[in-house]
This record gives sequence, C-alpha cells and structure tokens, in this order.
Amino acid sequence: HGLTTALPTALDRGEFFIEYQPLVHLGDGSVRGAEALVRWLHPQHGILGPDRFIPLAEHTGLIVPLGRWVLEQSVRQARAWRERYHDDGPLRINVNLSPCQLTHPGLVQDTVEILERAGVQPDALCLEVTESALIGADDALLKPLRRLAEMGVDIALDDFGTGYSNLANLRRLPVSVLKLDRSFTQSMQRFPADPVDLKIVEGIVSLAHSLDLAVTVEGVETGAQAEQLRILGCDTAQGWYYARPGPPDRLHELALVDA
Ligand code: G
Ligand code: G
Ligand code: MN
Ligand code: NA
Repeated sequence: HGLTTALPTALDRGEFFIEYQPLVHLGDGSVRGAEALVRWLHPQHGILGPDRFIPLAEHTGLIVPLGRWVLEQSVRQARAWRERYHDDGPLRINVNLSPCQLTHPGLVQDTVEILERAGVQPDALCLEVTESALIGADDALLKPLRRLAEMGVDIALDDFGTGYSNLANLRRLPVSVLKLDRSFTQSMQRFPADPVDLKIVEGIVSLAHSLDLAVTVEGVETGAQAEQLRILGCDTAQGWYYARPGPPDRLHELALVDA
C-alpha cells in the first residue's frame, strides 16, 4: 500500500530507469540488440523490479504513460547505439507491452511518433507481447499489432510455450519472433537434456522456421545451454551467460568486444 500511493507520482519524480539485457546471435555470438527492462528506484525501498509494480501500474492505468515513457527512452537509446555502431548495422531494441497497452487506442500513433521523433526505423523495434495476452485475441485486439507489423515493427510472442499455445493460431497472429520460455532453457542444463524437452524444442523451432518466425531463447546461464540451443536451431539468445540486465553503456562494451 506504500507503493500504491507513491506509484502515481513516481513517473513525474523521475524514479523509473531502464536496464538493458543484450540479445546475442547464437551462430556467431555477436550482440544484435537488447531488451529494455524497467526498474523503480523507490526513495525508501530501493530498486524494485517490474514484478513489484507492473501489476499495480496495470491496475491503476499508470501502465499507459509508463509504457510510453519506457518506449520513448528505449527507442532513443537504440538511436544512440546506432550512431555509435553505424558500420555494424543498427542494434535493435525489444520493449515489453502489457495487455492494457494493446487495448489503449493511442498505441499505434504513439509508437509512430516516438520512432519519428528519435529518427529510428520501425524495423529496429521489436514489441514483446506475452502469449497469454493474445490467447483468444479478437480482431479488435490484433488490429493495432497488425498495423505495427505492416509498418515493419517486429512483434515477439514472449514466454512462449507456457500458455495453452494453440499452434495453429500462430498463423493468425502478426508475430515474427517466438521467445521460448526460460523453462525450456533450464531443461537444457542437465546433460544429456531430457529427450522429450529436446524433441519439443526441436518441434517448436521447426514449426517457427516453417512459418518464417525467428526463435529467441531466454534465461541462458551456461555455455552448454547455448551450444545445445544453437544445435537445435534457435536463432538468438538472452541470459546471464552473456550479461545481466545493466546500464546502456554496458552494451557498448559488449558490442565493442566482438567488433
Ligand atoms: O528482469 P525482470 O525482473 O526485469 O523482468 C520481469 C518481467 O517484467 C519480465 O517478464 C518483463 O516482461 C516484465 N517487464 C520488464 N519491463 C517491462 C516494461 O517496461 N513493461 C512491461 N509491461 N513489462 C515489463
Ligand atoms: O520479459 P521477460 O519475462 O522474459 O523478462 C526477462 C526476465 O528474466 C527478467 O526478469 C530478467 O531479469 C530475467 N532473466 C534474464 N536472464 C536470465 C537468466 O539467465 N536466468 C534467470 N534465471 N533469469 C533471467
Ligand atoms: Mn520480455
Ligand atoms: Na519472457
């Protein structure tokens, strides 16, 4: 309840900040972009993770201005990275969208304006939506995502494989990336990995690729997991093995190492 009263003004007080976690190409280990992860520097409680305040922000409606702020900061950061690495092509930015933002009528317009203000091309942006947010989604919910996808924004299905995935439903969704849930990665830690899990990941990757979707894996903590997932055909990885979420300058250092 202390958080409930402080949250509505935290944005104006400048108490939110963003950490970035690199997304790495499994084939060659190069940094391709980063996921933006919001944090709240609370004056009494210190740094709070999104699990502590995103549900509250969704409940109070603050998620709309907060989400817009995260998007604007992240896109401007992507622009700064791009200027620094123009020779290596743009670093892309992944931003999480809450279901409430999907139903907000300003989503497409806000996104277009934020990209234009920052001078960033739509294809440098990937919006992550959880699989559960799109289960049973009707056309009204999918329309803004379709518009964004037509503009060139990538849409990723986050935490994929945890919900009741109707795989046939995938075709209907304007999605270009599957982010495989961390639980699959954890299963690759054991060696040899559970043969059933290996088959499941193999099947998801094969289905994804046949539908022209890229596969990103989350929660990679060891080199053995990375190697296993690379062999299974996953495209991109994210996790502590590469880097924890951190300040934007850390991405500069990581990208410079392989440059
Ligand atoms: O590292 P971490 O604890 O930061 O992230 C926990 C969860 O919070 C993740 O599932 C992520 O999707 C979510 N999250 C992080 N940043 C944002 C954000 O800006 N908006 C929304 N809606 N969710 C976020
Ligand atoms: O959007 P999403 O839920 O996927 O956000 C990623 C979450 O996973 C964040 O909370 C982030 O801090 C966490 N995370 C990122 N990398 C790792 C990892 O390698 N291991 C574990 N256990 N968690 C991770
Ligand atoms: Mn995510
Ligand atoms: Na996830």
